[in-house]
Amino acid sequence: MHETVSSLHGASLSIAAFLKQPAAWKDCLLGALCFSADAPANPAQADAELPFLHVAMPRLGADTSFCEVWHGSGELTQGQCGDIRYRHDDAALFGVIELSETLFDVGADKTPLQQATESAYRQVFALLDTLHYPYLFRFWNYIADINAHSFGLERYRQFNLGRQDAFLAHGRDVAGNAPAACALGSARGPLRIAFLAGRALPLSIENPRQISACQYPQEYGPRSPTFARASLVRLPQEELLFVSGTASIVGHASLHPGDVLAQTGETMANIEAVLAEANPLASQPVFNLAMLDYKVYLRRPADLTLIRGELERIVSAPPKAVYLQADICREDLLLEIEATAAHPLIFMAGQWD
Ligand code: 3EB
Repeated sequence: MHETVSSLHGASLSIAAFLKQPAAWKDCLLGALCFSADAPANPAQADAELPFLHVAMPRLGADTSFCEVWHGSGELTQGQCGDIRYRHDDAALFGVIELSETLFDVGADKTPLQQATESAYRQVFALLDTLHYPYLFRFWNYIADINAHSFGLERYRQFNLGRQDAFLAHGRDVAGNAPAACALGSARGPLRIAFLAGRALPLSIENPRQISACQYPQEYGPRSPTFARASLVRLPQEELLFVSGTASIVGHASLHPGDVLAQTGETMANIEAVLAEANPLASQPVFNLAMLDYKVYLRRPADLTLIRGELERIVSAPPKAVYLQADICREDLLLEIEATAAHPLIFMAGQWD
């Protein structure tokens, strides 16, 4: 029997640097999410086999694009199943799926985006059942024109309908124990989803300052979003914390409309509250704001300086943060911040960049 080594970890680099890496390095990856305004010049170079999600979102405040890569360990297996491309090691599976709404019937009783979402999530759950990676750690959801209205409903709300229907169809919990997630709007493109799943049961973490998103009232749409505020994943050798996209929401209400500084402060207070919930459940050393890797999605590029300054003030060190221009899933929200951290239980096989 070979030893099971689980050293799932993330790192960041530019798309150009990513493409230049030797094949042997890419062979050790579970997959990647890359963000840039334009698609990479030669996406095939990224390795046609690697689960690689390109998200059409401009990076702000830096000249280079940004890739978030997930390393696996030991022998990796890859495959394609329906619209999903995936790679896994013994402990974790990373997958990506892109699905165009144009494939779906506009005349049906479900909107095309709703159908695409339901199909994508059903495919994910079916794959995980087949390959025996039952537990979702984290979803990344990217939706074109997330705030636009069609068929009488905001597109984010159509997405929520399709997502919850898929959870229910597969007997997955929509009330508690949901995975961590984010849902952002990009300018164009198909529905794009990435996910990390595995064989260890994650702990779903909620935020006492906010009601569970799974219980948002009807005013935010006919079906609640299906995500937890964070998930804590313990693998044999390390522990990972995925903090979901977090915004200036207290209870269920968006606070500080139009005030980007106040929204940043409220968002960070929410992330601190999530850490305070996670830490009693986590092993040492505890998670703190300074150790997190952040992705900051901001609606208006002109807010970058203010948001970045406020984040530096609150974290009281230059935060490890990447800034991306995106639409947030409520019209009145100017930013959403997500974060990830990992610490070794025995040792860290690799470094965070
Ligand atoms: C919020 O707290 C802000 O629908 O998957 C954050 C994270 C948000 C995930 C999702 C939405 C999602 O409601 C929006």
